Order: sequence, then C-alpha cells, then structure tokens
Amino acid sequence: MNLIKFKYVFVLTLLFYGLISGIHAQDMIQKVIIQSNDGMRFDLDEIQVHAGATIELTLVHTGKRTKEEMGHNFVLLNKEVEIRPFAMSVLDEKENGYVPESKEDIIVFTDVIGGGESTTITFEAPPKGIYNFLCSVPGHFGLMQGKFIVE
Ligand SMILES: [Cu+2]
Repeated sequence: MNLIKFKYVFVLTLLFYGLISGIHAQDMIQKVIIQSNDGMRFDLDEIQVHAGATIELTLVHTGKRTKEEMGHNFVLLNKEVEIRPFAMSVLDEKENGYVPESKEDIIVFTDVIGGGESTTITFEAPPKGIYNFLCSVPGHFGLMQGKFIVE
C-alpha cells in the first residue's frame, strides 16, 4: 500500500514540475504575424502575448504597392504614449523610418516595407499591461493602430 502511495505522490510531483517548467513564460517564444495591405490596414487590432515571453513578430505586406506609395511599419509604443501625438511628431522622420531619434517613447519598431515584403523583429515582452501600436508612416495611424496586450 505504502509503495503505491509513494508512486502516486512521485508521479504527481513529476506532473506538477513538468507543468510549471514546461509552460514557464520565460522559456517561451511566441510568434506573432501581423499583415498589412494596399488598403492601409493591419489584419489585427489586438495582439495578446504572455508576460516574460520572447516575441518573434513578423510584419507582412500582402499588397503590391511600393514602399514609397504604401509602405508600412509596426511601432510599439511605451505605456502611456498616445498614438496621435506620437504619429504627429515623426512626420518628418522619413530617413529614420518614421521613428524618432530618441527611442524613449518606443519599445520596438520594424523597418518600413513595401508590397510583397516582410520583416521580423525579436524582443522580450514588456511588463503586463496594455500598449499602443501603430504604423507611423504619415497619414496611416488613423486606420493602422491597435492594442498590444501583455498578460
Ligand atoms: Cu502604414
């Protein structure tokens, strides 16, 4: 009887250890694919990730128009940074890919891409919370923005 009980506890311990180590967020790579198009849209207005995870985010441009005509990027803003004033502040930053030289408002960003292209960035998920993301190419933020939710 005692041996059976011991085995039972042993198996439970293994299961529990497997659970906590197996799904520990820090070991996790979470892939996110966000598409953009010639209609000036992202296909996602909400992205949910796990706190502590490594995020591998790919921005895809499914359109045909060039980077000059309809280029897009993905910019993830720090907490409390509002989309509109940020977008207005980078209108003249074409050479920098429409991100400011000072990166204090930004967590990560991608290059601007044109139709048929894609680009991938890898970063650690920021602390739990809700963050804004947008395409910062001038005139796009009204249609191309969303919430990046870390939980
Ligand atoms: Cu855009």
